[in-house]
Order: sequence, then structure tokens, then C-alpha cells
Amino acid sequence: MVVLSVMPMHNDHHHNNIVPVPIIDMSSRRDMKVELILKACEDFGFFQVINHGIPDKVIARMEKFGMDFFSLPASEKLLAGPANPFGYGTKSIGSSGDTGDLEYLLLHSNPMFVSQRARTISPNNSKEFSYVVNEYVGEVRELACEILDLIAQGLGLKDCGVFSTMIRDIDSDSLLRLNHYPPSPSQSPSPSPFSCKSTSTTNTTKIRFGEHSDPQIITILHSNNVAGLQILSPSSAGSLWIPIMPNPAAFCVNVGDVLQAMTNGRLVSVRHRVMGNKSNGARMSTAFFGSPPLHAWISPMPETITRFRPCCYKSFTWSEFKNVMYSLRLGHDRLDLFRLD
Ligand code: GA4
Repeated sequence: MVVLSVMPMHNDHHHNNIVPVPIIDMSSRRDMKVELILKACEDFGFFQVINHGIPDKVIARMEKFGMDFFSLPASEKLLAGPANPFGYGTKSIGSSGDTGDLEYLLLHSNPMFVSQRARTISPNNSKEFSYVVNEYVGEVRELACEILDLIAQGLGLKDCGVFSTMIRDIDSDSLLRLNHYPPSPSQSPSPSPFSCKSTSTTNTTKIRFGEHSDPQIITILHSNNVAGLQILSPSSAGSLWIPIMPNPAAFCVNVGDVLQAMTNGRLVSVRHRVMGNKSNGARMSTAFFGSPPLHAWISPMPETITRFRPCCYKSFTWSEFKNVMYSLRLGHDRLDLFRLD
């Protein structure tokens, strides 16, 4: 069965808009998945998957480790930082001056790097930490590959494994990021029972992680039941932000810059952000960023170049792209620098 969810818009300028964000049932027929996933990637660069086959236990174990880590005293967490780019980070994002209302753990997904990091992140339990991370990464990587093979089929590519091969490569530069957005300060301490002010109706929204696109091929994100993620509707001329309802039974999937380049702009690397408001609790999300190896060449696939869609991106290596991305701010449209004019 394929379900399309209908979500209300909360946007200053578009009060009455209803935008359906696709939810795709991974247990449905292959041809239906191919069609719907491709359309979702063209229209939104984003969709959710349910019945994905990743055991709840694997997700729960990963998230428990995350929550236990973020509950430690600041002095202990700081021993696993600063994030440059890997390790524990708080407030600062990247190295170009961006900040957010969160703390995070950023890890390279290669098991060798995981076990090195485990020693500072979980000194008393490093073997178990590595096990839990490797198990989680193994599962989400497979889900990413399954989705990428369906996308390649939908695009009619001769080599349906062209994207998944890069992520499965032993030298893949894939990452895992755990984000913890503490409850807004206004929420705690809890209001006095004698106070006559109502706090539940105040709805000041605050940016917790600023607007950006993900640089990699594909992102597979899981979150707890706390809202905050919004995507920018690619079809709107102005800024039309679509709130994504949290659903712990689903994974969010989004197209990254590399997939946009390799599909010659047919699939869109969606801009997204995380907002918080006074009624939010603590949000935790776990994102897997499926990446090519550093030396891999990225160029539009020949099948995506047509008379109506001439080649619009230069060829570049992932390492070249990474150097550019780290030199720019979070919200920069970095892929634009690789456009052919
Ligand atoms: C955005 C997506 C991932 O979270 C990330 C981020 C990375 C970082 O936090 O180190 C970057 C950002 C992200 C893109 C531009 C640069 C690099 C922060 C930043 C300002 C881990 C990634 O790969 O790119």
C-alpha cells in the first residue's frame, strides 16, 4: 500500500495551503516504489518511508546511546570535542561561524574511525558503543542503497548500482550525526502553578539548525516524536516552508547535492532547517549521510542529459566539493559554483 499524507502549512504568507508530502511504504510493489520515489525526489527532494525493515531494537539501541551521552555533565561531553569536524560539538556548526541551538556528535561511519572515537565518547563502554553504531550504520546504509537502486531504475540508468556502489565502497566518506535539541529555555523551569500567564499558547519559533542542503548523495534521518524539521518547497518561488510531522515509525529521506549533480538537476537537493518553539520538548535526530569516496568523480549521468536538459554541471571529485563546502557558510548554495554557464 502507498500512503500519501496531507500536511497543513504553517507559513505566514500561505495560511490555507495544504501540501502533501509523500510517505512511501517500502513493503509495496517495486514498480510503485520506483515511480513514487522518483516523483518525490523530483518534486520535493524529500519523502518518508515506512515498513522499511530496520528492526526497532537497532534504532532504540542507537538512540539510547545518544540520549545517555547527551545526559552526561557538560565537562564529560566536552572530552569528546571539539568537533573539527568529528566528535562532540555544541552550538557551533562547521568552521565558518555558523551556530545553532543544539549539541551533537558527528562520526565518520568507517568502523575503524568509529572505534577510535568510541574511546573518547564512551570511555567505559567503547566496545558496545562501536557495536551499536556499526550495527545502526549497516542497517541504514542498506536502506539508503535500496532506495538509490530504485531511483537509478526510475531514471532508466544502465548501471542501477551506480549510486549505491559509492556508498558501499570501503572508502566511502559516509557520516553519522546525532543531534540533540534541548527543550527551549522558556519551557524549563516549569511555570509556577500560581502564575496566571498561559505558556501553552505562546508560539515564538526559533531556528535551531539553520537552512541548508546536505552535500552528500542521500540522507536517511530518524527522529523521536518531537517536531521541528521543515523543508523548503522547491516549486515555490518565495519561501514556502513545509513542516514535517515527526513519526518514529518512519525514516525521512532527502536528496543531497551530489545526487542533484549526478542527475543533472532532475532530482533536487532540498533545503531544510529545524525550528523550535516554546511547547517543544527535547528533539533527538540521527542522520546518516551517504557519501562517495574522496577520490570519486561526480558528473551528470549520460542518461540524464537530453536535448531539453543539456548538461548543467561540471565534473568534480567529492574531495574537491568538500573543500569548497567547508570554506562556505552552512546556507550557501555550494552546488551553484559547479554549474556550467
Ligand atoms: C550539513 C550536513 C551535515 O550535517 C554535515 C554538515 C557540516 C558540519 O556540520 O561539519 C557542514 C554542513 C553540513 C555543510 C557546510 C559546512 C559543513 C557545516 C558547514 C558550515 C556534517 C555535512 O556534511 O555538511
